[in-house]
Amino acid sequence: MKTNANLYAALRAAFPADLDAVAVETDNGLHYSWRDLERASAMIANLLDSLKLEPGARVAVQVEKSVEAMMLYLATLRAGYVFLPLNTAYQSAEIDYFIGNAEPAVVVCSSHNEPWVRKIAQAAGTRHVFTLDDNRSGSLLEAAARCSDRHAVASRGADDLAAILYTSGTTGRSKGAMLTHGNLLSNARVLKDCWGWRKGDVLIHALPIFHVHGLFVAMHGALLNGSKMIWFSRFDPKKTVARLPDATVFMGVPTLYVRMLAEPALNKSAVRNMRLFVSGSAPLLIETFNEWRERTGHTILERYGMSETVMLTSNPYDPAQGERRGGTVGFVLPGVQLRVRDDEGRDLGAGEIGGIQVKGPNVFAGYWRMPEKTNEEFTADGFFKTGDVGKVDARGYISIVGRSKDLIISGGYNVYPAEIEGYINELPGVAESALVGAPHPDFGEVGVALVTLKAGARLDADAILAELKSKLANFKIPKRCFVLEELPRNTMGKVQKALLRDQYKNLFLN
Ligand code: MLC
Ligand code: AMP
Repeated sequence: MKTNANLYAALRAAFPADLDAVAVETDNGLHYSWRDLERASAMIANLLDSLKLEPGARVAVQVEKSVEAMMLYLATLRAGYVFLPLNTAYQSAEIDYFIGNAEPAVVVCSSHNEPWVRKIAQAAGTRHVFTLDDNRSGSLLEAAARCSDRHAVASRGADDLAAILYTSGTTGRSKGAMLTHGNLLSNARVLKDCWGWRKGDVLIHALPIFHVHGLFVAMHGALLNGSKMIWFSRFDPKKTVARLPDATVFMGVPTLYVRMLAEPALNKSAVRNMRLFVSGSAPLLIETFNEWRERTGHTILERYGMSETVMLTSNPYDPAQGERRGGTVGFVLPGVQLRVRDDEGRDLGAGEIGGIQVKGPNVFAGYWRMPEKTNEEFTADGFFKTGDVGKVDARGYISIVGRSKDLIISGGYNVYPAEIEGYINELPGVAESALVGAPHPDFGEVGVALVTLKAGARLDADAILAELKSKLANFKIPKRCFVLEELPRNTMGKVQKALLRDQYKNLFLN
């Protein structure tokens, strides 16, 4: 008999025998058992089935983090549809684009946003709009409550789509990275093995569940190991440190580590039961890596990945395989091929810096409805061009030293300068603009906007930022804006962003 490659089937098979054991404990004192996950995901899956959606239908979800939101994800997998998570910070123009582009059959939003989300969804032809709030209410749960709690997992192949994750484009609009059941499951299995997931592990889940790190790396890790999660609806350093003694595994972006280090209660006793701290999504500063080791006795394991590929590399878990080296993202994961090439497509040797290209069962199926873009990002022999610039040393440790894509990573969220500049340039009175990244003690890096005005225009920096705030997700708003007489240009007439980056590099450090 052909085995079902549906990711949910594999996650379900890993649930512990005792379905009444606690699967998730929330920060407001609720306990969910494995049976709760199984039953609630069945009910929501039955609701989706009752809507008679087309095969491959997208379920777009912009809701606050909650265990019910996780159940909706599991239900979407289980019913065989395609999950499309959206950052809760996105505002109407952003949501309008995603819904227009993805044409989801179902949209789930918070009741607070329903009036405007419903309008956008209906205009895009979405037939079903439900609400889901973070207090276990909303029309989705009301409708699911009328459905059976038994559901046969839909049969899916490894190449069938499981999720679409939008990742902003360096030019033009966001692209939807299409991830298959096979991409997600193969990567989750490799990480389970590499990071030594074992019986008795407890994960502190403190990341949002609309990006790769929280939705896949952390959540699949715990589920595929049948491990309990201590669930924070939002990250709070004090509360997280207070729960460390009850946990064994923690995953975070570097900002989470920086904020926990500011907590006096973070000490060796607090981490006495921990076995693994993982960092990723943005570069971990060596200072943070060292300070963490001094304070806790634990060496953070840094890994590297992206929406299009899930995880690609990891520092070793087992000391027998090597030390965890700060400033590197470790070794390529089993099953993944990684090479460094120069602009002419020549393979580079140990220590030489070039573009990172990857291939493997984890690499996505392409960008949603963008075959040309997809083609551009793959080499003729099927390697995906990550847009990250790095090197591999003689022992196989990989370091990311830069990016060929113009991208700012702020607190683990990606901000694409081209998008923000587009919005600034549309403002009346603006001649042109440049957004550059500046080092920041909390977010790692933040955007600084440099703007020039048309002759006679009377616009100041505060007005520009206020305009942006009304249109864009809050994390994309530049932390500072300066109106300049002109932007520096090279002989080709191109704005010299490197010069601007250098000029503003100490803005937040002193
Ligand atoms: C919040 N703010 C940010 C920000 N987050 N500014 C810049 N960058 C960020 N990341 C700003 C808000 O705009 C707001 O400003 C103020 O901070 C308070 O907002 P908040 O929502 O209360 O912030 P907080 O809860 O403190 O959030 C900070 C954070 C969050 C670090 C906890 O950003 C976060 O959860 N980051 C993790 C992102 C993540 O999961 N990335 C994984 C991507 S997957 P104002 O002015 O409006 O008050 C990926 C692949 C891989 O990259 O390899 O994993
Ligand atoms: P996203 O598109 O949100 O998935 O972001 C992926 C990008 O995050 C990668 O292409 C890298 O540029 C960056 N990234 C992820 N992990 C790391 C890391 N450990 N160190 C440096 N950059 C990272």
